[in-house]
Amino acid sequence: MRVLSTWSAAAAIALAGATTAAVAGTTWDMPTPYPDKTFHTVNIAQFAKDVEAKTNGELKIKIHSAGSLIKHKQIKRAVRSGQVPAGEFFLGLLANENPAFAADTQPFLATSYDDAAKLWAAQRPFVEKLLDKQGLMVLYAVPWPGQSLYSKKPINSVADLKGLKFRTYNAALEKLAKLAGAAPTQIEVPDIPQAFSTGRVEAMITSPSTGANSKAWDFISTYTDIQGWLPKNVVVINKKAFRKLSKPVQEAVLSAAKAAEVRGWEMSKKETTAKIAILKDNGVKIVKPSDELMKGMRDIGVQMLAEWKASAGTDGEAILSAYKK
Ligand code: PCA
Repeated sequence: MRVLSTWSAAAAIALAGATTAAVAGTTWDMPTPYPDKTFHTVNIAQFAKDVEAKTNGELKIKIHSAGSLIKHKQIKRAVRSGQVPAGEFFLGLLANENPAFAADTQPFLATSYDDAAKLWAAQRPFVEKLLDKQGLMVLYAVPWPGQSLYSKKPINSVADLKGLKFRTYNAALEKLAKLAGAAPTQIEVPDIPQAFSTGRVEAMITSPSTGANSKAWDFISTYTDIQGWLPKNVVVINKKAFRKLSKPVQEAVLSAAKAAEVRGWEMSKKETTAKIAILKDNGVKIVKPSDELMKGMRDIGVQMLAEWKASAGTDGEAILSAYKK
């Protein structure tokens, strides 16, 4: 009896171990570029929770935010090579690779959420095609709120930007800064406060989200509400890693991604007013842009779009005509 019960206990432990292993399933490491409080990261955390719940823990996604596991510029490559199975990045970061990736960072092409949704519908097939060739699958994309101007002094015209050390995040914004006569420097979001406090930069264009999360009131005085474009983050997975998942797990990932896209767009819309209010509460002057500034900015947008069209070829034409339909 004694022997038997010992055996049973051992068997029970072994069985329990096996069951835990089966339930534990696969864990994916997922690098993202932005800090935890960023609504994009919050949305991805919910996506990971949904995947885990829908698969009964068979697939867990561990998020490594703020470029902690892999630096922003390397995230796409890391997913492509299979170093990590999934990741998030700023789509316009790939502007130099192909202009199709930068359609949503063209100033004043799409400035409302409705237009941004139309632009994504037009841009998505091309983004998917290009990334598919690299072994990547697009899960979803979510826009940042409208991009506006942060400065130490009021900016009433493009001429006021002349000579300012200007923080940028991709080639398109760099071009805008240069056309405005400013001096661009590319800096990742987690490094913004330090770049301002050490004097590397003194102005930037970004969303109310990034401005408020970076505590912009510590280093600028004025927010000028130009809302020039709604650039997107995209979440991608490695196709081979996806194929290794069972059918039900694949379906769970896709349905959680669909929900994340809808939820993310809603979160983004709410961010705009919520984060402008936070900037205001912390003493930032919220300014409606002057007609002169808007005209100057729009003129830069027109020039940039013409150059973008010239470089984007037939894909670019197809994106624009689908967008304008
Ligand atoms: N925040 C990110 C991208 C656009 C935005 O609003 C940044 O400033 O880099």
